Amino acid sequence: MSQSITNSNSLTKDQTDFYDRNGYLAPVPAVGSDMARNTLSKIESFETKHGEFPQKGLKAHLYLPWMEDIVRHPQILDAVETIIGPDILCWSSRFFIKNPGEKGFVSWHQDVTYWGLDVSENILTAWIAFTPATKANGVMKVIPGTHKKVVEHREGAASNMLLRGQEVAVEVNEKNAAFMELAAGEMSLHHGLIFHGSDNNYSDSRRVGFAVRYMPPRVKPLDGLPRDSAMLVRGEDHYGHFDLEPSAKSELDPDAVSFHKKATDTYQAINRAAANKHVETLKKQS
Ligand SMILES: O=C(O)CCC(=O)C(=O)O
Repeated sequence: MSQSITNSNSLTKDQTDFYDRNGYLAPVPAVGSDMARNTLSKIESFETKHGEFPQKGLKAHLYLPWMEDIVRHPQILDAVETIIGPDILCWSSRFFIKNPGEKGFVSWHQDVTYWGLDVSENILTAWIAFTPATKANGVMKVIPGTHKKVVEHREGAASNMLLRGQEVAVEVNEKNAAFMELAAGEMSLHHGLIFHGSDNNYSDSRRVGFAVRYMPPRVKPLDGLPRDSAMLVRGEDHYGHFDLEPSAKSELDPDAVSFHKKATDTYQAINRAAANKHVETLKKQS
C-alpha cells in the first residue's frame, strides 16, 4: 500500500486560501524558540565583535553558515513549498533590526518592484523573528489584498530602512492594516507585491528579524539587468536563470566574503535599474 508523505510544517488548504486572498500569513511556526535564542546570541556576538552587519545584513547567509541554516531550515521550507512548489531558490535575505528608541520605520512599499524580477510570479518573503515582534517595537504591517497589482512608487522618504527609501505613490488607509505580531521563533509570510511597512520601535526592547526571499527557479530576471545569483535550497533548478551561490565553509571565510561583496554589488545595481523597469510594467498594466 502506498503511503502519502506529508511535510511536518506544510500549510493547510485554509492557510493557502487565506494567503492567496490576502497576500500574507502570520504567525507560522518556523525555527522554534530554542533556535531563535541561540541564533540571537550568535547575531549579538557578531555585532559585538564586528559592529553592524555589512550592507544592512543583506545576504548574510552567504558568509554566516548559522544564517544559512536558517535559510535552509526544513520547517520554513515546508511552509514555503506549499505556496511556491518543491523547487526553491533563496534569492536574497536581510536583517531588519530596530533598537529601542532608534528611528527606523519602513514606508509602505511593494518588494518585487525593486528586485528586477518578473512581478507576475509567486515570490515571497519569510520574515523570521529572533525576538518578539510587537506593535510596540515596530512589527511589520500589511494591507490585506493589495498583492494583485503593481502601483507606482516614489523615492527618498526621510527616515527609512529601505535601500532607496521608496514608498507607494498612492493613498494608504492605515485603518485597513493588519499587524503580523510574532513570538521569537515564528515567522510571517508575505507576497512580493503586498503593501507592507513598519513603524518606529517605541518600546525598550530590540526587534530583530531576518527577511528571506524565496522563489521558484522558473522566475525570470527582467531583461537588460546584470546577471544575478541565488542559492538553491530545496529541489532542483531546471532553468539556469541565476548563477547558483556557494555555501560558506566557515564564518567569514575569505572566499565567501569576496563572493558576498560581488553578489551584493550586483544586488544594488539591479535595485537601481529595476525602479525604471517597473515603470515599464506599469505602462503595460494600464
Ligand atoms: O522588518 C520590517 O519592518 C520591514 C521588512 C520588509 O520591508 C521586508 O521584509 O520586505
